[in-house]
Amino acid sequence: MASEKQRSLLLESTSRFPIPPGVRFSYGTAGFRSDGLILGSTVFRAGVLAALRSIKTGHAIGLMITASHNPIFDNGVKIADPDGGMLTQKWEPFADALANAPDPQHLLDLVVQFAEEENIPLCGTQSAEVLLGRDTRPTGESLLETAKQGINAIIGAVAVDMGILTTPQLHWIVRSRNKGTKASEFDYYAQLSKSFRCLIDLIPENIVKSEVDPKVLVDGANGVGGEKLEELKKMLKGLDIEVRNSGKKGGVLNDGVGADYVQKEKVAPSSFGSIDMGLRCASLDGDADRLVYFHVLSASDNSIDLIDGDKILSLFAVFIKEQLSILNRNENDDVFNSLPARLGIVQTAYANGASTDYLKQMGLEVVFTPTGVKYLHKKAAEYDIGIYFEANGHGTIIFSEEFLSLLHARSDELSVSMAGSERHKAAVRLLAVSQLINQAVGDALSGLLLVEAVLSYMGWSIVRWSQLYADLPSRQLKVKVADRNAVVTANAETEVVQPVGLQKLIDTETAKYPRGRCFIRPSGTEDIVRVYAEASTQEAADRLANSVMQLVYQFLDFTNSHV
Ligand code: G16
Repeated sequence: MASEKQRSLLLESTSRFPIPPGVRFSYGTAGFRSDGLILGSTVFRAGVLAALRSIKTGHAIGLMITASHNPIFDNGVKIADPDGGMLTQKWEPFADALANAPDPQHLLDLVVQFAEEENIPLCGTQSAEVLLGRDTRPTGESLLETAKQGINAIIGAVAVDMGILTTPQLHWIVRSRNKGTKASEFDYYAQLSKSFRCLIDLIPENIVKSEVDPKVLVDGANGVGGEKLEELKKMLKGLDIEVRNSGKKGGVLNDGVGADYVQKEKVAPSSFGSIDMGLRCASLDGDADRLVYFHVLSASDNSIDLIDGDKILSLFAVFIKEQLSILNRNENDDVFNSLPARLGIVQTAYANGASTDYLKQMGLEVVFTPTGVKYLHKKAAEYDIGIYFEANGHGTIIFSEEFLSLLHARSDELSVSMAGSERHKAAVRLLAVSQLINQAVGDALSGLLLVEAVLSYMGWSIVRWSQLYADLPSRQLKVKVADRNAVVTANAETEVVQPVGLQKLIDTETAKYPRGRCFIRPSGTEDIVRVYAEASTQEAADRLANSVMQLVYQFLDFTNSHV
């Protein structure tokens, strides 16, 4: 039962943040997102929800103010669960209901009812802790203050302002704090740089390093990532990182820069051009949870060879598979049983068909989920080692706790009887990867360091890496319609079930093109429908995407005029 004091505090605080008229908020692919100026009530309510989640779980919860790849004037809020992952999907309907409760009394009723169902005590003696972070958006500071008021509307809840962070840093801090390990921003840099150093120190001497340029140029999307990479850089040795578009010299967040722009437009971001031809370049998104690589191909039109999330995933898969095979190599003096590991790959419908073919040819198990790290992460957690990436560069590698403790034990055994052997080194490398790569969520900074370490280990240039397989030409389009929610999909978003009849026409169009594949889905972060098409030539992929876009207009106009 909620105490009287709690009830009146919640009523009074909520009344300070009325919801804007005529808007419906939805906890989409990655939390609530909208124009930052109308998000006050949503962020306040997300603060209430985060405090309740903390009471329920007995652990610290994260609340991040960011709209990641969206334009600068958008903002958003997402919640990190105690393990550093996304808010449990079970609570999303409550988040939606809370965000749209028309007035304080409705909100109070919702909270009281939900607290009863979930056994969350609101008698005034409970405690809760919410860690808050934000990116560099202009509305971030005031929205963070609003979130604090939402947290403070629950008696016993404490808001801890961690300031400006990348989204993955906040997730990492929440996870570490709840595990009882070192959890400050400095600890994050220390852990990343230490595990990176370990991987570099273990590069075999026979690797031909001449192909690998020690320099990498990084586009910071004029967001938080560039600034944080500068911090991390101070603790790294053996890698020359040049950060551009750090936001310090003007330049607008995600405008002509950043991983989303580079991946969708397939051109170099601003501040990159012909002068960089031949160099290894990377691009982060606005809150540094996505990473893509590229190299500039043409001086005249800024065209690039894009190395997207699929190819980052493939590079990691090659490396992890190799380390597992070295670890389990049957040598004459072998006294150890092999340490079998279920290695799983998770992709979405956006994965380039050529990447999936390549991974399957490697003998790997590849599974698909709908778009959104919350789905991919959950699936990857079913394996001993799960590698997941979206083509847009959002992904990571996760190790199960059971496998990690077996690996620790095996590494300890090998360090006694086979110290310095390749098998021992493989165990140490895998452990270092689990420390370097963010176990909570996709993280561009830790991903960048792992790419750099693996390329050095392989002795591969960016061109060699790109040649792992040839991408099928593809095209992505954004279609602005009156109501994107009129599109409902099934089968990991590869099939449209509503509007009825649309899928049949998409299939007919797709069948016209060799190696054609096409799907549409409503975005969960922007007010648009996305169209993805691939085919054997760029011209064919473009034509397929355009004709399906016309179908979307046709159907959604029809749908809307009949609503
Ligand atoms: C978020 C999610 C990603 C998703 C992306 C696009 O990325 O975390 O998993 O791929 O949105 O989603 P949608 O196609 O539904 O708009 P970010 O980097 O914006 O947080």
